[in-house]
Amino acid sequence: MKPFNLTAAVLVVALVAGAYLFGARSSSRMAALGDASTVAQARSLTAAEVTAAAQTFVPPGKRDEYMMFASGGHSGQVLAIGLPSMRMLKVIAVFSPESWQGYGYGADWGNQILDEGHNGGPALTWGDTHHPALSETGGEYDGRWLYINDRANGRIAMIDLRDFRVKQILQVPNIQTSHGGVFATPNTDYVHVSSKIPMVWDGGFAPLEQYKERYRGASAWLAIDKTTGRIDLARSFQIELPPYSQDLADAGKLVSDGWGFINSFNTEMATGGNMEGKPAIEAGASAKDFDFLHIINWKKAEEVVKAGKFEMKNGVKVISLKTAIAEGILYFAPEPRSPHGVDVAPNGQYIVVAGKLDPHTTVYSIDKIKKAIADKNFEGTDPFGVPILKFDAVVAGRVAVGNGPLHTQFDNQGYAYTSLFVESAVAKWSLGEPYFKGDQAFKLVDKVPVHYNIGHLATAEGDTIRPAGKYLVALNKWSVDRFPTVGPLHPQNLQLVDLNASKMKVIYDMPVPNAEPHYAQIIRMDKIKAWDVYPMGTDVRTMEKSAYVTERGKERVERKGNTLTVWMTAMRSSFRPDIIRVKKGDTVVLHITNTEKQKDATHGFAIPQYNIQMSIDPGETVTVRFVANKAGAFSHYCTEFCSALHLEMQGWILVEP
Ligand code: RUQ
Ligand code: CUA
Repeated sequence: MKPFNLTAAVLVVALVAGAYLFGARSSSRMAALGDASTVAQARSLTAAEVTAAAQTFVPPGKRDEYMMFASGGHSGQVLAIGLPSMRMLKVIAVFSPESWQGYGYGADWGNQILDEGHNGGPALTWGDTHHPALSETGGEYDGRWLYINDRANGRIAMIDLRDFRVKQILQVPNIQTSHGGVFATPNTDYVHVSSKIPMVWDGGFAPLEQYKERYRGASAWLAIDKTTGRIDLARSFQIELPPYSQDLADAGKLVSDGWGFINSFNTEMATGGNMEGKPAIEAGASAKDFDFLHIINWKKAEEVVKAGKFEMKNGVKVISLKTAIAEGILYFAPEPRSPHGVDVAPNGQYIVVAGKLDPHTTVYSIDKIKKAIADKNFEGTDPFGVPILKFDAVVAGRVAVGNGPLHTQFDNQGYAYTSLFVESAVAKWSLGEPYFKGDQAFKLVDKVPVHYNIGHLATAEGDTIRPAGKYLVALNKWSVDRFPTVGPLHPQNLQLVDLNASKMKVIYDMPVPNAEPHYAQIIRMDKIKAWDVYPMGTDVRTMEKSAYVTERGKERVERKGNTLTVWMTAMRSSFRPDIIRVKKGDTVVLHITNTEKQKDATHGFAIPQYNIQMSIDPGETVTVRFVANKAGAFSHYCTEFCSALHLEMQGWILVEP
């Protein structure tokens, strides 16, 4: 990097300021740039750094242009981040309790949602969020709902973007651990998730020797209620899959609408046993040169379900492997060893697959796939009878992008961007027709180093039929030396890459200190229509008026036997009633309505020694139930600094022995 040069800096700052900050230039504004160059010089910033700062800086009081929803990995949560500033806007509690939001600390809504997601086993208080999917209308993000899978436990969650709160957690039947998806079909008829590791469907256990016979994978098409965004298991269906490791997946769009694509690896069906005289899974699973891209005709599957050709398995309709083959629902295409990412281009024509062990991206074409199916251009079947399309008949191009290619995203110019895990870089390359023709197609055009070991990447509106270009975020697995050491567990590093010029440029490093983001989606901020205040008495579970709403002045206490029910209100700066008297052993039910109508006037409600903490947003009604099994005078209080008299917003729960 060149040390800062005053003349260059003034020029750059002026240009940048003109382009990004001010629009029109005025002489007073230009005069202010004198200070900027002094600051830049004092801080030893290079001209490129000053430009990057101007590109990413969002001045106080101004707002970001995009919002990125990133998974939080094994924190179990979802992160909302503003772009280009890379400021963290919210951590959305999903699979793990979160005390600030009062999620899982007493309030019915959180406790019940967390409880929905387990199948008779121990309560699950964490998840491993991997792949967020925004709902879509006509192939574009519509800003209504966000779905995310739990890699660890095979669950899926639905978040309502009216209030950024999770509304539903579903344990997907026949899936123990999930990876493929989540993706939404272009009109959110379905969200898809598939199994990562096959499991035994009928009765739980089978020895690994019976892997091929008894273990199965699943592709789950979860039907979405178009008014509530909820998953309706009754209308959903699954397709039984061979016991391979089904990996990432994507939905077709436009010309490929009605189709879904899932990668797979370990078609060798290795089960490990490196201390039992067998190869470790990583060796056993990489023995063959090809695995199988799963090509699923979900529109046809829908008809087959309508025709009644399914079995109920653990509460969901399942199309058997046999039926899927017979009805032309499932095809395979060979894909170079151990593929990982599969991503469908904006026009729906190209399906891009990248495999960790092959330095190319392989680009399939839906027209060629459809033709090969129509012509029965097969090269045989897999051991389960699934027809395998001929590789050369379905591939449109291969691009040598570099080492360890994983995932691909797209811009609005016909370029694709592929993450290179081994090389720690992003490769930019051109798609085929109609974007680029002849020798201009399928060509590597640029590469930028990232820091370090990039996994996923996301471009603005990148999974839609109309990506925006502009920005790309590299979701890096390691940060190594990019930040001060805060102990051996380093922050993750999200890097913002500018796509506005022909050369890609890293313009921001964002440490993520509380999560491991896997995938992310980036939506235009103006599509998010979140509420500031709930309609009075909203039950956030249903988003409808709660039966337990209490108006100010109508507070009351009711006792029935050993149950004390209190209808309370919270308003700056008191709870009414503020004293609650019970006997040890009583069941206490508190319905608390925050009667505020003012933006941001959230109150909390915490009871010491009872592990209860709730966050009650303006207009919200919450219920908490507990048994007063510990005697004492407990001073409950509002946990949110809500007013000048916040410290006075307290009261008593008097539990008489
Ligand atoms: S994938 S390890 Cu999203 Cu690259 Cu899960
Ligand atoms: Cu209400 Cu503090």
